[in-house]
Amino acid sequence: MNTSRLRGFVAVLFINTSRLRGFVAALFVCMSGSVLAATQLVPVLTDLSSPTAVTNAGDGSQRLFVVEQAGDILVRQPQSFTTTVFLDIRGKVMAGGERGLLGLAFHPDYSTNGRFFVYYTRAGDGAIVISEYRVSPKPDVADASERILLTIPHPTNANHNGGILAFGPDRFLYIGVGDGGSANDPPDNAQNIDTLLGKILRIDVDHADAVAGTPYAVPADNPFAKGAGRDEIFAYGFRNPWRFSFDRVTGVQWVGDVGQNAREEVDMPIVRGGNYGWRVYEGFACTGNDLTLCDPSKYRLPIFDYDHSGGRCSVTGGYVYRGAQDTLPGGTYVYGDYCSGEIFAWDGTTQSLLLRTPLNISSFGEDEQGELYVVGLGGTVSRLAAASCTYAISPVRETFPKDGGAASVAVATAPECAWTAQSDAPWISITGGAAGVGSGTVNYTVEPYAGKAKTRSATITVAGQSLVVRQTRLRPLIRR
Ligand SMILES: [Ca+2]
Ligand SMILES: [Ca+2]
Repeated sequence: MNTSRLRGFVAVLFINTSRLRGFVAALFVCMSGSVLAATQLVPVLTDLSSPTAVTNAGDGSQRLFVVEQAGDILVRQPQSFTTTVFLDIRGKVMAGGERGLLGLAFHPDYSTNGRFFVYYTRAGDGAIVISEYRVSPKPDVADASERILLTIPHPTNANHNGGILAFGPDRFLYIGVGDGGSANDPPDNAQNIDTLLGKILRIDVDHADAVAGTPYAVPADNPFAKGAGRDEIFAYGFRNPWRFSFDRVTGVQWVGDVGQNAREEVDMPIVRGGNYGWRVYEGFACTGNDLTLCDPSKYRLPIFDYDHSGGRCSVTGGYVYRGAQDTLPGGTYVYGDYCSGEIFAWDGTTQSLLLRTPLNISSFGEDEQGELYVVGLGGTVSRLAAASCTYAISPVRETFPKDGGAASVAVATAPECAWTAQSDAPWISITGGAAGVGSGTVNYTVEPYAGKAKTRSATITVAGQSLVVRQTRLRPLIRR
């Protein structure tokens, strides 16, 4: 097994929209136990170039921001199927394999201060860079001026760069840094508190530290802020914490730490000064790298892990679902595997297969409402949605006089739900809204009637519902 768990990153798979639509997978082949509501992936963007992340600005604009590995950040307006360039730093970024522009986080006060932060590997030497940018006077375009906050040398190997940064509920910026690469962490970086590799860092971007000469400050209660150890470290013992998130209700941090040849793990809660085990442990398993150190009481072992059966190879940490659309039960943690394309759900007790996809899942993300998105490195962002669409139409019957006329029927459904309208009679014509997505209106006309029978009737099928249309040659008109 290749030591690089995200090695497939170099592969670019173009997954077309029709394949995505085929995901309406009512597959509940559980790894064990629980039954979840049916979900599907609804394509949102399909023409991206190696997207690595999706997030929102938290500014009420409802925009999505997509990170492309080569160094672009794209912005997507609500309901749009296209993007425009928000920031282009391709010239600064070394991209390919596990490297590139990997993370993006907006300041909690972005709507007033316009500050945001990126995580990338630097052209030339592959160092990890955390830097700050700001929006320009135009809300959909960033100012290109960079303010570098932190640079972490990563010279030896191309893999295990980490790649995530996000603000915690304490308004500090958390950063997930890989162990420096290779296999079995040869320098033992993750257990070494004198290096920033193999760590979750926490910094205060709202204050500088004049004494240390850093453009950020270290929170006073960081575990090694006083005495031995690098001040920026919040927790340690990680191999490649590629993705983490904070539960927007509880504030608890969940980390997907990519494993080596055996176990993929999710860690929660992440606590100040916690030692999460690598390279002594991989998931719950003692690695044998430091056999005498294996003592589970001395480490924070995962909340759960899984093995490499079924083509699984690399966990992509996700989010605790807190959306309003009841896509999943609130509190469900959603995550996936980069290689198998499976999306999983953890309900606090068991891991379940939620959806099987053909994607190389590079990331998950949230919109401002807490709905979840899945990023496929092949070029897609899709929203996780409930699979079953329900529709209501109004009215459900209509009567016309012998001269015919025009009328409309309203369709009510969820924004991602598609529908069509057809008449089963040649004397009824659909004049508008023969197809739609989300709530809408169908317009139609009825031709004059010169037949011998008192009445005729037909059906317009709208979103699978029946609108019965009746027409009479009798006068006076039957009350409509
Ligand atoms: Ca220290
Ligand atoms: Ca661990």
